[in-house]
Amino acid sequence: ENPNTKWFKEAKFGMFIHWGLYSKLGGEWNGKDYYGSGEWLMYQAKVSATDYAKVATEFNPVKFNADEWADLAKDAGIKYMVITAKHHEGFAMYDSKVSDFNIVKASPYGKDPMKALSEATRKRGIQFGFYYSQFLDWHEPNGGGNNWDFDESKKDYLKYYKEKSIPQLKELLTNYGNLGIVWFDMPGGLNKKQTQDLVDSMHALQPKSLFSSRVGQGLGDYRTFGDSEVPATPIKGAWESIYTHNDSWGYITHDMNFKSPKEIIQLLAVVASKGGNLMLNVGPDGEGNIPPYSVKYLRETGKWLKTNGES
Ligand code: JFZ
Repeated sequence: ENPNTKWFKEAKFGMFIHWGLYSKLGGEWNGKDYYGSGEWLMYQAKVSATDYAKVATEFNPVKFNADEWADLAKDAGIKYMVITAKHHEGFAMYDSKVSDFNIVKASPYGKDPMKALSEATRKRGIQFGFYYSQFLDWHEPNGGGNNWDFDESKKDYLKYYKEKSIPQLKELLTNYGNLGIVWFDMPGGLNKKQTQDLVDSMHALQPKSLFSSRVGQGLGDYRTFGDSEVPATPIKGAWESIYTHNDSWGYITHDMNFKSPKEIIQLLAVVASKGGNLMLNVGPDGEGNIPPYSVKYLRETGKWLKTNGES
């Protein structure tokens, strides 16, 4: 048993945050509404990388307040937070020297929200971690997934790993203090040996950090169950189930299907009874506001947990 999983196995409740350029688009492109997985809008609408990059020039989340987000997590009884440092769209939500397609260089906001959030959570005793899309990158000619701009057969995935993915991961594992979790997603383009090398080089930077199973090739430190999935029988070892608060990971203006506090508490109970954590996702909008129903229902969940025996 990996001793680094101790805190994780006791955590029970985590907060997932999907936040990127898609949050500003809110599920709409060229006057057409899309539903579900708003962070896949670029793919759904087959937006060219050039057009999509223009969204960054208007991305200005001036309402973002790291202390408010961390206070909400604390009040909700959350023990760890994982936020998208870069999703499949390829936009880095932090200060990256590796690629200019980032919130400091390419958007009027010009600041690094991840720095503030990593500090605000740690100050409150909440474990902090990054989601990073290591293979899919629709902005890059050699990244996985974008076959509407770039010919998949001409791609050099290893070049993309070498020039963007791995250097950016190194930035994230070097510049933001101790990370409880690195949440890799959707593996591809690497064989087992190459994945092992990636894992080893990252663990060298942060030996205690837990890597999600979606790093691929069975080399993660804990298991994440497919979206909205709870194992049927109790499971040993460290694992989590991920759910999103409404029907999308990334913000969608017209998605109001939020789970009530009662539903959240029931989910927490079911997952905990099988020995796992629930990591519940919220999708802040392009201004940096967490949707009001998420704020309200998470606070009510925390209140219930406090009066009903949760530490
Ligand atoms: C991935 C992403 O594509 C998605 O946008 C979101 O970030 C989600 C949390 O993760 O989607 C997946 C990945 C793996 C499974 C399902 C959805 N799976 O293994 O069932």
